[in-house]
Amino acid sequence: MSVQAPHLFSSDFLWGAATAAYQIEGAHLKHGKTLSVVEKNMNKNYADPSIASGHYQYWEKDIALMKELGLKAYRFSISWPRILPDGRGKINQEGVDFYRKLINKLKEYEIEPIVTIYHFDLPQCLQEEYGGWSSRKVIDDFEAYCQVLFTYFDDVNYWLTINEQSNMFQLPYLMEFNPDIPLEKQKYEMNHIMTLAHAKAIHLCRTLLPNAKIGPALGIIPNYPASPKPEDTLAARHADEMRTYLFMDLYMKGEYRPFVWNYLVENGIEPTVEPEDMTCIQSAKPDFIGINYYQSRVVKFIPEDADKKELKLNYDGQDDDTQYDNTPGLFEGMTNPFTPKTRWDWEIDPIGFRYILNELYDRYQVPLMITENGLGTLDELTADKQIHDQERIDFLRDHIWQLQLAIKDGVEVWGYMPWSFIDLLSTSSGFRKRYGFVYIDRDDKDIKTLERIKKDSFFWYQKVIASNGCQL
Ligand code: BGP
Repeated sequence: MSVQAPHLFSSDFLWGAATAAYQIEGAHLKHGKTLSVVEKNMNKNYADPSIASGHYQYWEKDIALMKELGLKAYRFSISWPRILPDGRGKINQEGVDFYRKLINKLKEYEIEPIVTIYHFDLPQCLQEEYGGWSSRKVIDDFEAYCQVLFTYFDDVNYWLTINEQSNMFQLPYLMEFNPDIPLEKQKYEMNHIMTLAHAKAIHLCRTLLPNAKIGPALGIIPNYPASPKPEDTLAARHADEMRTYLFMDLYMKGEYRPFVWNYLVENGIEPTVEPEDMTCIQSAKPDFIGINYYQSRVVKFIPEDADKKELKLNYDGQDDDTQYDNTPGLFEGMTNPFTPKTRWDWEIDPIGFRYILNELYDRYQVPLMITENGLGTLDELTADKQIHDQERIDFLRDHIWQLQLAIKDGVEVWGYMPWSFIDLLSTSSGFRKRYGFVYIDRDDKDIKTLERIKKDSFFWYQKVIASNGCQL
């Protein structure tokens, strides 16, 4: 059954889908590519990135499926160690050629490439050489990497600088930390350095590609108070400050929020800010903000002397393994009794989507692009090779419905890139947890055929795009 929606999406609305290099490509140590930090740290119980979805091999098939789906845009990331195997210096021509072919084919099919420059995959050699994001040396290397991309792929109109800077510091497999330095201190140093790298990318883009649009992609989770208790209401505000507005204000205003800065100073974990840093960040205003939205969160106040819990690497979201973000003295996440959950216990909250889009647009008055949104679940291949993923269709329909309401509320949204185009290696949970419109015939232990099989959601989304969001 489909639902008729009012006509609210503009005729040039970018209906798309998203992926990231290390999650789909495979060939992770082949064709000149070297290892990245995220690949090294992936949970060893799951599929490794050597094959992933086999996209390096089957990219042409995949783009043909994108055309069949009717995509107007495709968000993918370029792998830094595929372009620069030593992190800097010598360019791997085979890597450049791979992305060149990809972009050419997308353009031939009139699919707008939306390119993420950095999606968790720092070259491992830079981690070993100087500690990766903990050293300011990475800023120059990142800028040099951007220069290569902006030179070879100067026909790309949309760039995303860094994916989910906000989440990177919470998840131990996305970054490596030095055990000899207090963890919290390191996190905020790295965040500052990463913000500078993001700003340098924007400056360089303005010089080399003045007509291109560029912005970050941020993982956003709106926080609701657990009760009407004033303490909980403040806790929700503090969670938003620490997990969302810290990053948004840095990107959009080039400032540290006073609440966050004072908290960092009081706890002796503020980053080193050099004289020109804030000018560099302030003058790098993004053209748009990419929003990755999967869920909302409920938080309650927890006192200063409560235990600090770090998120674990082996998290697979099963039953009693559910983890909640916690910062003693400020807030702790908890379950929401009013929202359904995914198989991995993520809150399903389409209204939260409308809420946060309004909130962000009100505060920053900048166009938004939905760079991720989707349902990770178990999909079952039937004997006659079908995947009836009605749950995913419901999830996406409800979110697109709220998206159009946000547009009606006055929010400017350029596009919608559900996660993910094809099944891929889930960052936290391997191949069991699937997100795609297209099923990939493999599991964590067995590579199988890597056949691409269209799910029910593929045919549903095809109609959504063809009707420009009217037929949901
Ligand atoms: C985002 C990442 C993606 C993707 C997605 C789903 O944080 O940008 O790379 O992995 O989340 O997360 P997961 O795979 O852990 O379910």
